Amino acid sequence: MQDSAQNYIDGRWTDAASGRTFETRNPADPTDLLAEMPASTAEDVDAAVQAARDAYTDWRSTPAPARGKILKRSGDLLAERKTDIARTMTREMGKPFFETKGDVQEAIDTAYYTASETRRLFGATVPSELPNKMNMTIRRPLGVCGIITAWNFPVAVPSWKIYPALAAGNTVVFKPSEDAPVSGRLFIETLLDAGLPAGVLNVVHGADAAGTALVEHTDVDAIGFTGSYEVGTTIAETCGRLNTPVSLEMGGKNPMIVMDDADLDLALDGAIWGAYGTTGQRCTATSRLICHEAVHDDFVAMIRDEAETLVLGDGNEEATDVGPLINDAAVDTVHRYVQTGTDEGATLQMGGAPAEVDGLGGHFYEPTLFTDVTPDMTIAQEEIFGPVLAVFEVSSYEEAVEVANDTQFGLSSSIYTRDVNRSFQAMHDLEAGITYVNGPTIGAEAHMPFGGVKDTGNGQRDGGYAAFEFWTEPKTVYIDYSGRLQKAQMDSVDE
Ligand code: UN1
Repeated sequence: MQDSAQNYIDGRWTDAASGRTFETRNPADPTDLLAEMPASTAEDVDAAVQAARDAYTDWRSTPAPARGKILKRSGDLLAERKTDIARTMTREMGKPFFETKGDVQEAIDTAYYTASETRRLFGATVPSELPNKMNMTIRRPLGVCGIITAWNFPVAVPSWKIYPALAAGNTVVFKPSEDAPVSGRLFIETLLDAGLPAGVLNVVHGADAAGTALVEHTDVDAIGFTGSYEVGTTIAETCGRLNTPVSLEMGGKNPMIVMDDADLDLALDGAIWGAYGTTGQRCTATSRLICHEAVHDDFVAMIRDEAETLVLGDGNEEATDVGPLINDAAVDTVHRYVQTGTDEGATLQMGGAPAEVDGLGGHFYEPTLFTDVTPDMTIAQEEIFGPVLAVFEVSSYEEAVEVANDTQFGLSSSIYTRDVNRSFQAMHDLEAGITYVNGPTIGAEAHMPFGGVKDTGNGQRDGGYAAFEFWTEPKTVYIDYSGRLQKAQMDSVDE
């Protein structure tokens, strides 16, 4: 593994120019060192951007279906390597093996979906207002794209951006999260092994120095980012100043509404998976449960009973339901939020402390449940990114929606009800980019748009055909076959 724990620039594996490295370790057992990765700086980013620029003309001139074939092969290689990649991903970022297999599968689905779309990068043909003339639009790539992603879905989320960016004819400089760089490398290796030409995809590892250099590079034509609200808004400021198009996917504070007529057993499975899956470290985690008073006490008791059975541990152990948090700093952050929750008057029903597992020294935290939460509390508003579920008790559907929408974020949302009218009403009322009916707030499918409203994003979407709306821009073409000068507006039919 050590040999290619390097950057990949212009078709070659290289160390950081500075020669400095950083470590990536197993969060379940920090004595387990995966690799030393290059700590890149502006110099490395510059070389990568230059390589991507040099490769751009040939790549954008390659027929889109030929680009799609490489994506398809990358998907095949991900499928072949799924177990190995998932094992390493679990070792590197902690979520259980069944989840990391799902992460790889999401990338496989995205590969096949995106590859198929390369035969459908449609523009429009449009009637002209003048005779013997036609209009059309064609999709063009943006150029050199910088892609910066988080560690919690270290293969799936990069695939959401890198595949459509490449399919559209862009070249890419990818900075994987410094907390899951090896997983990022295993993903991009499938593209390289599938035959991607040198320079089309370049990988620069590192933390803030590399990310900042990429965003500030004046020869980068677009930025795609998934990560925290704080980092995303800083990126948006820089991109605003440089006039660089940017797609942002940031925080969530996702509500699940459980109405008085809900199937509680179904809602229980959803709440446990939504709140404690990936140890709550998802932008789509179910972090707020808004419960109708008629079922509140029963449902809270059900959650407590079920959550107490969850097995914490190393995600590569069969019995493990919930893995560790990503690092020590995350344990501190989650614990600080829990203390604030208690200080502000919420009732701690279970959990609320760092956990010891098998003497592993990992960054474990107990699944945590608060009740009596009100919208003015910090734990009701801020993204915790940990296994903490905040329960609100409400007396009506209207109050449930009011509480659900009382947040700066708007990524995902869900409602459990058997009332078909109310479920459609919720699709209309919930301020979120995604609404699930009778499912938790997670479960994105590759061919559907993914993203949020309000402070979650900036109007762009990953996923599905919507991704091409960001990674391409239209060119408008007018074809006049009249053989004479026709002046739009002036020669058009008089009203
Ligand atoms: C994220 O947390 O950044 O459907 C993405 C879902 C996940 C994706 C989450 N597959 O919620």
